[in-house]
Amino acid sequence: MARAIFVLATIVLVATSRPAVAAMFPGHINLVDKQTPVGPADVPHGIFVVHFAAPPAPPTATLDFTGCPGLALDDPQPDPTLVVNCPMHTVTAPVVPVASVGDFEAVFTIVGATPAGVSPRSPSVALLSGGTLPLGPVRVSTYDLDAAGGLNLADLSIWANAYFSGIFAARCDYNADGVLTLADLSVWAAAYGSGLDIVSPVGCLVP
Ligand SMILES: [Ca+2]
Ligand SMILES: [Ca+2]
Repeated sequence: MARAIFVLATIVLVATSRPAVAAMFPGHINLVDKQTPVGPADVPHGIFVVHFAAPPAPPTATLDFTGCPGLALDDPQPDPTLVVNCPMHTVTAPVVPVASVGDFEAVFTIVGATPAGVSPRSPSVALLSGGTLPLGPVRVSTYDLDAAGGLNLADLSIWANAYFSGIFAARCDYNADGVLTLADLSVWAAAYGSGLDIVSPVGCLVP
């Protein structure tokens, strides 16, 4: 009964606090490595687009990684339009018009990793906002599972340990279906095989 009341209250709260900004975004982002110390990032395997139906559109979109303890973020990011605020654990992108469809979008490809010693089972949910309005949670995974040497067999070993442990590890769930399967390994292998993830992130650690 208490649970039912809580759910009902949550629905009412969401319904009454729905932001005026209409946004569409994936529920998941894969953080990538980069090709050289200054980039570029592996865009094909990490791009995350927030779509705003205008008007109104906020000036920026921000991912807050406070809910991803131990995460390493590249600071600065290779994409010069992305602004890292390391003390606040955020990455902000500009919202720009999309001429072909007449509305707006923010585009992220974020270089980030899970350092060695940080469990891939660590909490891993970012919060997306448009301007100052919260838009919703975004699950976060990282191809690079030791934040060293780009994508390599050490990451594969960590992924395999998580897989065979039978315990879900959000940082390893690359297709965001809530379970670790060989489909996730296939996504990782595509990034690894692309040769676009050679250098790990440096500069900012989420505590
Ligand atoms: Ca690595
Ligand atoms: Ca999965």
